[in-house]
Amino acid sequence: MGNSSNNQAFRQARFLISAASSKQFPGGEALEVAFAGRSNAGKSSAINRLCDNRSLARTSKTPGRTRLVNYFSLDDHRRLVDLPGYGYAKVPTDVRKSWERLMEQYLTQPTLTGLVVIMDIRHPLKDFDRQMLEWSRHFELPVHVLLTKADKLKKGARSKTLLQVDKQLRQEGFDASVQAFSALNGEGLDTLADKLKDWLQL
Ligand SMILES: Nc1nc2c(ncn2[C@@H]2O[C@H](COP(=O)(O)OP(=O)(O)OP(=O)(O)O)[C@@H](O)[C@H]2O)c(=O)[nH]1
Ligand SMILES: [Mg+2]
Repeated sequence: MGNSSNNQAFRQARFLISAASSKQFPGGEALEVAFAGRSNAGKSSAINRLCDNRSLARTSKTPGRTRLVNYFSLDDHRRLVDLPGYGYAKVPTDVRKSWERLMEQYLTQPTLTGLVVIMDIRHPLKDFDRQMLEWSRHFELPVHVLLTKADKLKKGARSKTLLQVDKQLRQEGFDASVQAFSALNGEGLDTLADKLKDWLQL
């Protein structure tokens, strides 16, 4: 476990830009993999673990920390994107609407190659997660589900949840891969890295 040497490409990650609206999306000829999920699920922590850089994406115990579309570049043609989380507290309708608009604009970017949908392994497949999966199916976007905070469950409960989520996805007709992950101890890191290398042609 931990960061193995074949994950070097991700260690090159550098902050690129925080976009508050689609006008600020960098666009151009590039491949992007985005991380989506409910607020506090562990998106920023997963990116930091993958890139072996604790200060890359800002993490917080306060939900709703990442409100912008944060871009990190691996090289001139490859990017990781930390999407704003959703589902914290009750947000006013106009805030939710503007988030939905931003998401829809982001998810239809031609640069987007694949979406990592992050769920807390203790609370998988909430309404919001299904909405992300539905959108991805609608936009024909490949999805990889990361059941994170796996360190919070014992081994038996972990593999049981993994099997259940996989089965549920299949029953609902979603063509997504799924794995357990922990930003804390690095479990599942190489599986995630392999998926992203495939998507990013690394
Ligand atoms: N034990 C454990 N804690 C984790 C893990 N990943 C994230 N956390 C904790 O969960 C909290 C939220 O993590 P973030 O990475 O900031 O979550 P986020 O999805 O980026 O949250 P927003 O930006 O608010 O949407 C922090 O306190 C992290 O330390 C993990 O794998 N294991
Ligand atoms: Mg975050």
